Amino acid sequence: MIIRYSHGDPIDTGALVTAFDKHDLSEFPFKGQWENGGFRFSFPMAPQDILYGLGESPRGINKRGWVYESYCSDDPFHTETKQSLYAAHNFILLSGSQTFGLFIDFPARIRWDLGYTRQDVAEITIDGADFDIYLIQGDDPRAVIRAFRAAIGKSYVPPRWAFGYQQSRWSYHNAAAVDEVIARYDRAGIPLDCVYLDIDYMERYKDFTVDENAFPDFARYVREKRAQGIHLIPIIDAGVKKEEGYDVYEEGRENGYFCKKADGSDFEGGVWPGICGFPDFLDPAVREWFGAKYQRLLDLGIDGFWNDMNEPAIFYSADGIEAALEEAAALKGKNLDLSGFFHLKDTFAGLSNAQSDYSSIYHNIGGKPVNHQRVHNLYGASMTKAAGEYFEKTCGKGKILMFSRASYIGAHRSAGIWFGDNHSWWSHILLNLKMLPGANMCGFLYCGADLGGFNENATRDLVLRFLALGVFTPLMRNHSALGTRDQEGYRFEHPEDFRDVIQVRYRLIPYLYASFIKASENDDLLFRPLSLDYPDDPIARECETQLMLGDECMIAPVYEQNVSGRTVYLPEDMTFVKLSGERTETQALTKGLHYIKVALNEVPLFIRKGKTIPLCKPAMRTSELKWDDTVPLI
Ligand code: MIG
Repeated sequence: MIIRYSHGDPIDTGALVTAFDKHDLSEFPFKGQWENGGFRFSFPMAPQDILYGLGESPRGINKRGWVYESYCSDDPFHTETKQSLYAAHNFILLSGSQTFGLFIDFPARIRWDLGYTRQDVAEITIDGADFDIYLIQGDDPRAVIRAFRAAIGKSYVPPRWAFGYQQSRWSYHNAAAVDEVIARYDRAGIPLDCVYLDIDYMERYKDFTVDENAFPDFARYVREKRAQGIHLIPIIDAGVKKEEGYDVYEEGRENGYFCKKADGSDFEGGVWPGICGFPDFLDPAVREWFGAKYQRLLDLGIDGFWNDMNEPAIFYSADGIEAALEEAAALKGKNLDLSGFFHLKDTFAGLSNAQSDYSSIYHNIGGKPVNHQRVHNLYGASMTKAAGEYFEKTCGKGKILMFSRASYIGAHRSAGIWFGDNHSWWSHILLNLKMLPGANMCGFLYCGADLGGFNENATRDLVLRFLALGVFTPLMRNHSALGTRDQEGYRFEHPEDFRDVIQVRYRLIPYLYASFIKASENDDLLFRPLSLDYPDDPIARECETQLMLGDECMIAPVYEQNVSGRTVYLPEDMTFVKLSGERTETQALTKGLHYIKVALNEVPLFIRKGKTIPLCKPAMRTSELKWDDTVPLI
């Protein structure tokens, strides 16, 4: 059962597909008060209560004991003391003394103090007066999630080939670089389905252009790669380069499609291409215009995209940098004392993603100017919706692969997400695992992290362990930043170990795909915290390093360096399986704690009592897989 408590005049975020009758906020069962124009409410938590949710966010599966903020942020340091990442997924679920879910449909800032100030109190502050709070009740957590998911609509389903292994790096600069990736994967016998094109494929970072020097006759090149079974996936950034003669920019400016400042002129901000206009994706006319631009790349044979920088990330605004440069110029020739120097340094450092810039931006909603801060969390979701709406109209459902960096609930119907700029840190294997059930609860089924880690240098063992988790995530993509150590599977000693791990993915694809479809059709989770399946088992309830997968499996990746295995908790008797290349090793284990040994080229998996899963033979491409020719694992 879902009850909607409404206040003021909420902005339509498009999060829900079902309309619920409005109840007055005064009927909301939790105690609340107004402060500084915002609404704060709280509820008590019993010691055994667990709080799930918040989708893509820092820290644990159980969100208790920290303060989070819904504010889409381009922050490349996903440390545990952060409060937000790129998404705003305003759903939480309490399980324990009571069972209920809350979804706050509000596109500006929300502060979730989930036992940070007071261990036994959750205190939630909505930074505004126009919002809907949905209280979701059900017999158990899974029922609550299903009811919520039914209300927000079916999750995006990508094409089947999007379940293949994908290689990315910022940047494969030209056709020769892409060719080398494919050739070296092929030579190492490692399966591969996609290669990514990061910002450098464009002409001076202009959306919907292709640098002809880097990729002469791109259409033919894309066709050739498709004939090799490889999909090329270009990036699209939110900002549109300000350049005379660049039609996308000129059309945007002439039609008033860019976000504005208070005086009605275009807001101008610097990103990769230099000064850009930011399409006002909240306006349906702008969405239609921008969405149709993807056709240029579809015409060249492209069938997958990733949308980046759409929090939106702004390195600096034209006004901001002007003021900073003036400040610096005034200091020329002067003797800077310490505070003067630090002030100057902070002035420049503070130019990126500045709150003052976000506050200076206006959107056009139904003909009225609306300040960006009121709708900040809808920007990336709306960019993704623009493309999603276009693809659905012109190509049909499930034909185009797309995922976004920023998101809000509702975008899960148009696309998947990736978890942004993580690090090549061991702790980020677990962070990846911990985000999965939350993202699923919020409708995002097609998701994954940069395997091997994006920032900083990876090691061979880290990439292998990361991949062994990635074998199970719908998006299985190895991605890394410019200037970091190369981390493609063939870069390290004994590439056959990488082949062994990635082949396991291909053997599992028919099962993973079927489980994904089932989760999407049933408004269910692909990944679940153990407690959803074993609610009365105190150890399972607290487990933060293992997940249930589908109806048959449990996963428990190795996440530390220099260890030959890990401790696993089995909430019931299970079959422990080690998969490696075409090899399958099974061992019956009883309920309880076990130390399992897992070599670097092995993928550990647990099958529940009385269950089995289908496996097929690996292939170099998903297109070569014999999907129907499977054998049961047990
Ligand atoms: O400011 O396009 O998260 O995946 O490689 C960095 C370059 C911009 C951020 C994305 C990352 C991508 C990178 N982008």
